[in-house]
Amino acid sequence: RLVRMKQIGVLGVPMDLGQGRRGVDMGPSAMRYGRLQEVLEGLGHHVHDYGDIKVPVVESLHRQPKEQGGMGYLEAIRTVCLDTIEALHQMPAGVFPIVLGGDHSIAMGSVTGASRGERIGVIWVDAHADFNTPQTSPSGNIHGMPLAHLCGLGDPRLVDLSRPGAKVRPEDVVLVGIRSLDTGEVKLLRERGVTVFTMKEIDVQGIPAIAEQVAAQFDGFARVHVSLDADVLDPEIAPGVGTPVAGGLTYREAHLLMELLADAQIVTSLDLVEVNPILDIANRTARMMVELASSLLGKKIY
Ligand code: NNH
Ligand code: MN
Ligand code: MN
Ligand code: MN
Repeated sequence: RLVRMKQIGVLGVPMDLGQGRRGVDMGPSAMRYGRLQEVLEGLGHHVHDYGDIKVPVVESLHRQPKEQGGMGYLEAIRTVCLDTIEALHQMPAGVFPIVLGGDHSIAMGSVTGASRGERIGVIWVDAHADFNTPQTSPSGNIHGMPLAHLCGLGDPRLVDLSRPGAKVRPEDVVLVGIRSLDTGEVKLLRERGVTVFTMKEIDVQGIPAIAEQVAAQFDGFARVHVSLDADVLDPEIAPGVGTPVAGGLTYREAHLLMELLADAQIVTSLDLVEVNPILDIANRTARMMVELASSLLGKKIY
C-alpha cells in the first residue's frame, strides 16, 4: 500500500522548565539538524515548519518561593502550553502536527491543541507514566505530571488550560514501555482505569499483540495522539535523555510499534520529546527520534 500523503506541521517547543537537567530545550534544533523535514518529505509528505514557541530561559525567571521544586515554574509552563495550544489551533484542520520538545510538560499543550476541543485517544510511549500530581510527585518536576493533568487531576492552573476540566478521558489513554512508576501513580492509574503495557507485557506478548490491542481500542476515533518520550528507548540506543532507565525498547521494538501504528492508520498527531543533546552522543538520540517519526508516517522499505 502506498503512503497516503499528509500535510505535516512541525512546531518546536524548546522548554526545559519541567525538570532539572539543562539541555532538553535544544531538542527541537537537534531533531531539525537530524533532517526531520527532509526525511518526511522523502516519504512524499508536505512539511511546513511553524518555528518555535517562545520559552523563557530559566535564568530570566524568578521562581515563586512558596512553590516547591519545579512547581516554581508553573506559571511559565502554563503560558508556554497556552501558546502551544494557540499555535496548533492556527494550523489548518487536517494538518498532522509534530510537536518537538522540550521536556514532556509540553504535552499538556500539544495534546490539548491537537484535540481541537474534541475527544482524543492518547498513546503515551514512555519509560514513565507521567501520571503524578503535585501531591504524589516525589520530585516536584512537572514533566512527571502532564498526563495526570490532561486527565483532569492535579493543579487547576495546569488542568484548566484554554477551557476548564479534563482534555482526555483516562480510559482513552494507553501507556507503552513503562518501567518506572512512583507509588502514587500506580494507585491513580488503577483507580482511573488507564491501560498500561509495561516492559513485562512487551516481553511476554510482543509488540505485534500490543499494537493490535491499541489499534482495536482506538478504532473509529477521529483523533489519536502519540506522545513519544525518548526515554522509552533503551539507554544503549538513546543516551541523550535526562532520566535514563535500563531495560527499554530495542531499536526494532520501537520501529515495529511505529510501523504497526502506521499500518493501522489511526494516528493524527505526534510529540517527539525529552531529547537532551548535551547528554547525547553525536546526536544519536535525535536521529533515532526522526527515524521513528518516519516509521510512524509510513516509511516502507518494500
Ligand atoms: N516519575 C518521575 C517524576 O515524576 C520521573 C519522571 N521523569 C520522566 N518522565 N522523564 O518521562 O519525577
Ligand atoms: Mn515522559
Ligand atoms: Mn520518561
Ligand atoms: Mn522523560
